[in-house]
Amino acid sequence: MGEGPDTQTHASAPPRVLLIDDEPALLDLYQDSLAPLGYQLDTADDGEEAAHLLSSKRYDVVVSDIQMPGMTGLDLLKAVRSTNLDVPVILVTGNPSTETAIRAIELGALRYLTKPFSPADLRRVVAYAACVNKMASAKREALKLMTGLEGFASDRAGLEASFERALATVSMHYQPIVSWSQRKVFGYEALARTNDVSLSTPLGLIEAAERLGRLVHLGRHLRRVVAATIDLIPSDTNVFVNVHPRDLEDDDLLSPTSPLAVNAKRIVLEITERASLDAYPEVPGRLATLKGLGYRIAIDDVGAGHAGLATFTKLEPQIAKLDMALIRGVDSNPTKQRVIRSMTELCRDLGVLVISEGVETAGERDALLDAGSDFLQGYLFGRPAARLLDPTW
Ligand code: G
Ligand code: MN
Repeated sequence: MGEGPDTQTHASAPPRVLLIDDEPALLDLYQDSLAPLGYQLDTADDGEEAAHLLSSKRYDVVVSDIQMPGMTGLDLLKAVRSTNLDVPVILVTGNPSTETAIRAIELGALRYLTKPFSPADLRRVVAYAACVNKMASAKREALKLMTGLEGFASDRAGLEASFERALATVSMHYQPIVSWSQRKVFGYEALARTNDVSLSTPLGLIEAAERLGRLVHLGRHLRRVVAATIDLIPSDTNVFVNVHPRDLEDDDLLSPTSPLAVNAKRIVLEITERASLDAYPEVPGRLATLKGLGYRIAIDDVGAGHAGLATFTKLEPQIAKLDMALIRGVDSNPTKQRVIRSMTELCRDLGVLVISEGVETAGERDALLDAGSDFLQGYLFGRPAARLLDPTW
């Protein structure tokens, strides 16, 4: 959304409505229906003119015909959603079809009006749209007030637009994982960062990709970004790459010619315990293929998931990463110490290397060393960074 003086809505100001139709007679009719209610009305007789108005002015409601020469109402809606996630759009059509109705809803149209409709119908739907628009602004304001964050787009086209923006700006930051006893870097975890305010963290990106059905696309893109930056990391050092269980079904990941494959021997694929593997029955076989290519497997976020032991038996990981919630305050929590000690011992018996994540204080570090965990990752040693930084010891 723009930042100009024109973007401010005043609760008291009459809603601004943009009316778009290629039939001048209809535009007149719309204006006659709405003007007496005090709306500020603008009109456009094609999609291009409307798009131009929408990029220069703020509207509270848009009413657009679908079938127009040139840019259609659906194209216009898509264009609107790439910059404005809130403005309610009412689409109007003379010959309704299920496909356009579905597409309109997917793109985040608020309502779909079929011609002919009465002035009262139009007034009702525009009043409703203006109200929804005020609510959306109030919600965004509330969220920003409470969290300092811009909200998540609530419609498909808006989410698609932020997702595309996020993908275009994604970069990898690398965080060291150290062996304390050897005072040596064991590896770096690649962590995705973006410039999109609403999708700046991997969790936000993944959630958006899930909602859009684009997890595989996201996974491929992220792995390509890792491959493109892997030369930052010394060739004898491990690189930890997060993958979603869904990525394991992607032949691109399993291909010997995929971008990461040449480096497979130093790559550890992290699979989170937070997601259930139940939906992915082929995981064990796929993992065997990956191990055959030289990759190692880590279970991520151990202790945070509800997955019981299934992840260990299904993934047969070489590495387990203890979730930071378990690490936080471990120095003053004997129960956490006991749990970590027994997990570390069990992992040793299973031949699984343990890494403790999210270590922030020297007290936590010492308690972990005492509990038998020597491989550590966290802000205490180094934050994720776009350049490789030497860890602080
Ligand atoms: O789910 P996964 O373990 O991959 O997530 C790692 C996340 O934890 C990253 O986003 C990273 O920035 C963050 N992180 C790494 N070290 C620390 C830490 O010491 N404290 C906190 N609070 N977060 C950390
Ligand atoms: Mn991870």
